[in-house]
Amino acid sequence: MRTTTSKALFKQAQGLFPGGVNSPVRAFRAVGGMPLFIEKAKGSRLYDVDGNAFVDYVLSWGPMILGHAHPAVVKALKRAVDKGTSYGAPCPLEIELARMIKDFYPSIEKMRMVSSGTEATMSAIRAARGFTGRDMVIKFEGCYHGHADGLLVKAGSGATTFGVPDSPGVPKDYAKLTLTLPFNDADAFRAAMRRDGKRIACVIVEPVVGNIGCVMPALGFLDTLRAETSRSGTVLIFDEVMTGFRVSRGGAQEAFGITPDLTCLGKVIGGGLPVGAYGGRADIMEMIAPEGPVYQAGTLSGNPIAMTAGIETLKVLKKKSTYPAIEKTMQHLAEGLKDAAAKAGVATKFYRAGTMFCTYFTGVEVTDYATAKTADTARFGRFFMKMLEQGVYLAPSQFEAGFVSLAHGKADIDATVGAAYRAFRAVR
Ligand code: KE4
Repeated sequence: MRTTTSKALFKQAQGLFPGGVNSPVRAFRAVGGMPLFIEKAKGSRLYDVDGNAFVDYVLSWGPMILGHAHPAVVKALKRAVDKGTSYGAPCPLEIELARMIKDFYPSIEKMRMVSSGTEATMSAIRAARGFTGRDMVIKFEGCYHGHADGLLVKAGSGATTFGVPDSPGVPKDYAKLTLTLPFNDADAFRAAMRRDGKRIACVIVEPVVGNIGCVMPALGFLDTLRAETSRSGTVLIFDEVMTGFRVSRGGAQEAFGITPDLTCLGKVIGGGLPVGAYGGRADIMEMIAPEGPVYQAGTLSGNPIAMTAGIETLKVLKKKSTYPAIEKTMQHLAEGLKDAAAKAGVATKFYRAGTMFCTYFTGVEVTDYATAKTADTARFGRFFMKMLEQGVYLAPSQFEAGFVSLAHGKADIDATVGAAYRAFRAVR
């Protein structure tokens, strides 16, 4: 595989950006490689600056559910650009997208558009704190909710220790307000809530944990979150930035039949442009300025270009034929990857939730952060490189979900499964 141009560009980028990238996961460090610079993307394919083509299962970390440069999205964007790119004033497109989101997510009575998933989660937490008048937050080990200060926290040694920051730059006193618990441990959660519930403003969770691969909630775990938070007047926040429109059309909340108080969305609702949203119960959202006292704002929030990409994407997702088609592709890939690993004699665990998936290089069932960590990351790194060399672009980390899109066809999947068999054999 030729990488001369990518290498030269990466050298320049390293002088300009920390680590040569504008978001750490892009740097390929977890797989011991160097990022490829992308020239263009179309359908299921990425094309790099050295002329290599890849079947893409990263899909910009989830948003490109229709595939890259979907004709309807591109056409609408071209038209929208002619009308100006940002007004800093309300526009009708915000209403259109918000109505569509409400149709998919009936738990969202009122919402606020923002420009990223990080903004959505940090703003939802502020709303919850303002609403309850409490400061503490519960999150779960391995869940990522963007890079806001109080969320860059993992558990200490004990299951219920108060948080220590994961990153320098996050004040210890601030991190102390975040209590971290193991995902899927209903007993630990119940105990924490019975002890501290009245001090907890909100519980935030990735209902299927995509930021340690693809970890399913155990039967009843999400119900326990709902029951205990209701009991103590704590706001339950589903971070569906990744799971939204992925686990099902209506996200994990539809798939598992749980109604959260607030929901955070991002990725798919922007169709590849910078959009996030948070929303839910009207009484909580009415705390947000200018209706209420909790301040949250954004220069580019709800801008017409981003709204257009979101609207066109959701229009396609609304069609009856769309989800069955993506699901079928996903199933075909899931069966193929599982078979390929088994035939090659490599112990793996495969999980899928709707159109997100992960193959773990472990023989242990993955149910939380600790079991995810049993995966052999060095072996994953070698597998990743073998796939890349064969034209398959996976997320450059064992602990990221993969995604399929409407644009992935049978030929893509067959080629991917063939490549996976050879890659599994090579890393046996
Ligand atoms: P952004 O601020 O990156 O738009 O969204 C933050 C976020 C919030 N919640 C969940 C569940 C998320 O998965 C994310 C972002 N996901 C990562 C990848 N796992 C984005 C990729 C990146 O950081 O570059």
